[in-house]
Amino acid sequence: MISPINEHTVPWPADVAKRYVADGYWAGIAIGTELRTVAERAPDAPALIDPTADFRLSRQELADRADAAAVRLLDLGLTAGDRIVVQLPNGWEFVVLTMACLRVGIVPVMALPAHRRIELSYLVEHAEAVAIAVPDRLRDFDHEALGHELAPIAEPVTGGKWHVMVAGENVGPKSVNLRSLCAPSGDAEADRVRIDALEPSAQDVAVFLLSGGTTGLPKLIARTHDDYLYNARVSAEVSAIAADTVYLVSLPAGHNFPLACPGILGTLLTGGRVVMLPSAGPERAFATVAAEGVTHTSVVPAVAGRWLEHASERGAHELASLRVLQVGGARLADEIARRVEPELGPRLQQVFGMAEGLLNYTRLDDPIDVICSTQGRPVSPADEVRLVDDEGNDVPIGSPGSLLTRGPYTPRGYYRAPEQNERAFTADGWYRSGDICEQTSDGYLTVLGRDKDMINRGGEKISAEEVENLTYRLPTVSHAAAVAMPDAELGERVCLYVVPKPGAEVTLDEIRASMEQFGVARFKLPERLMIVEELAVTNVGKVDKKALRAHIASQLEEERGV
Ligand code: OOB
Repeated sequence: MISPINEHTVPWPADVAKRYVADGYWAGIAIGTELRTVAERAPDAPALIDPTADFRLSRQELADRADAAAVRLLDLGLTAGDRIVVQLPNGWEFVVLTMACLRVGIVPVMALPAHRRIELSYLVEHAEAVAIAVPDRLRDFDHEALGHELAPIAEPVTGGKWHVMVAGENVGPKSVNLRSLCAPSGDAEADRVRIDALEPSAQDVAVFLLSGGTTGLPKLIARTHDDYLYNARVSAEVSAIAADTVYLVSLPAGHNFPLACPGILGTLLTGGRVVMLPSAGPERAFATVAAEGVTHTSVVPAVAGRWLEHASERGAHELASLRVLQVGGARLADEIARRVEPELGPRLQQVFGMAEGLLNYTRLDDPIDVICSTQGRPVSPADEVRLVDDEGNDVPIGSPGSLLTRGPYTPRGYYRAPEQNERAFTADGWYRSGDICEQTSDGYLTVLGRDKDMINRGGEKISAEEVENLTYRLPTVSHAAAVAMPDAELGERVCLYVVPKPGAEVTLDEIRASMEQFGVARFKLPERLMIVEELAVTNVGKVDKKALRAHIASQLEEERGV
């Protein structure tokens, strides 16, 4: 049977938890309850806009739909602690379903629309999910069909429970129609009373986020109501979210950044309104900013670059209402940072965050040099940050070190991953982020690089190990190593080094086609193949990734004629 979540989470030590409560970081309230309370304060205020579906909800309508959806989830047989893999594009259904879950302690597992069979089957199995929420089709991919193909993976672990919830026009008879599930019921008051009685405990898991990928398979990060409510609220404060905020979501909503930094939750909890767009293309995004009077939004550096390019051709007049442009998820080059305010108009806020917790923000009133050349400082006075050398000793101010952190919204371990936790956390609970940073005497961090085996492709994190494991499934491959190659547009892309089996031929097209066939998110597919006779190794016999990165970087420079 499905194991209770709490068996596999790593709680904060009791004395630390007590301190977070005493110091007011943890409010002891479930996020869903808070969202309901905010709705009561100004029921008619606009809360949610989905321009693609031409759909708008007031705070009251949103809260009532969330309660109606929660009732229907319960009637389907789901209960508090059950997990739903949420793989929805940015649309109103994502928000209603997430709120419904937060009201009753059903836990959404935040997958990405790009995920395919490999990622989803792992998530379903590892989280012991009883349901998946998907679009019918997206970019020619039949998500509903894949949802049903996952039944044989789910059912043995869930005792036969498996629901495929589909948001779309033509929902098949075996699926649950998600739009009907999220429709208003005839009796909002009765729903509310029933749901109010089921308020989860603030120490319960609110959502599962996916880790940025350093191991063969993604890890799940259990964020509690206490920790995630604080995460969203303190972020809202530092980004000046208010009741007149109009926040545009164009990054995949399941990412921590657009979800709660301050994102959807920070905005709704402050009484602002959220606009959901399925992608960040400048044409549509600019028009939406103008049409809806968007004041805040968050993007990755690659998108900021595209927006700057668009503005240089077509002007930035459509962005007149935009006050804050948050940029994070990957390193923003100082030169690009400096162009944001003069060319786009809004104040730039750099965000250096992680699904594991710690969030650093530049402050809106920081000097422009700090805003453009640092990735901010920790958002909470209770955040603990250390930069250490290879031996684990603290480095002096201004010297590079590997970032370790603890704090009131940084959990002490991954879900159900004792082995990974040994490596990713120190014995006294510090999370090793794997980022090499430098810190100023007033606490501002600059990200210099990383000592984790990950490729950051325009903000999407790709585990080198995962790409390598997929490569080894090909019968023609003897050895493989995936590394980041520099890229002007996305920052980094995946470059794959391969030693073929004797006499075998390996091509990039073939590798990509095989990986797509295995069923993996497209953004993980290698974009460059280097065939070599052997892989460079370090003196301890490990593949020398540093040498490979340097090799491909110089190769690219040569090709560009630099
Ligand atoms: C965000 O979260 P994740 O979990 O997808 O990725 C975390 C990693 C960090 O450890 C770091 O390596 C990188 O992404 N990163 C940055 C960065 N922001 C994230 N590297 C350089 N500069 C930045 N500004 O990416 C995330 C979560 C919440 C808010 C914002 C980003």
